[in-house]
Amino acid sequence: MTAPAGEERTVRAFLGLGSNLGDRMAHLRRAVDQLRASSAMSVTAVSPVYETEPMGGPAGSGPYLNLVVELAVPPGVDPYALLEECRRLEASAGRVRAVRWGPRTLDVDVLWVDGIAVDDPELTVPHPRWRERRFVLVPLGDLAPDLVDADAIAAAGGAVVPVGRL
Ligand code: A4P
Ligand code: MG
Repeated sequence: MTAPAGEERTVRAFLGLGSNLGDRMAHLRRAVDQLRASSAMSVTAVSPVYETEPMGGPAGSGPYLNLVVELAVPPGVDPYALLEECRRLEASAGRVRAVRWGPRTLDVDVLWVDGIAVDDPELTVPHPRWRERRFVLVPLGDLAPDLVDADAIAAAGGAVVPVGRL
């Protein structure tokens, strides 16, 4: 079916945001504000914020705040352009990479793009670990219940507590 004139068809892309260093809520809020202000991005939904048990990472890592953002993107979107956007947001939050899974002001991952699969160490979509992690499944399930079932959430690890909205 052809879309009516002036109406572009879009698909969903989901980004996962996490912070466990500094003013965690402020880092998330700023990143979502930047996405909303971006002419290249169209934010269609933002999940509640969850405080989550750190998975992996060095001993003594503090709890995270996590959320998921839904974007409306063209069906032929370049997924590497989404990764670039993630890196831009992380850089803007002053992220410094020291240890893998180490504490970070902001981590932004491409979780899922409807109809797109990428298998490259630089960018793997769907995100390689999304099904193992309650901090991804719960907020993603809030926005896209068709992608997440209750069994997957029950089988995944890590405590997740809702703490409100941005
Ligand atoms: N990369 C590949 N695929 C993707 C993708 N779909 N999205 C590459 C984003 N990046 C992707 O990422 C490492 C490399 O993955 C990059 O070079 C990128 O090109 P990074 O952000 O530099 O480092 P990282 O986040 O420490 O590593 P990684 O492997 O992405 O970690 P994860 O799997 O994202 O886990 N616990 C809680 N509670 N909440 C969290 O948010 N996050 C992590 C990080 C661990 N534990 C957590 C949380
Ligand atoms: Mg990451």
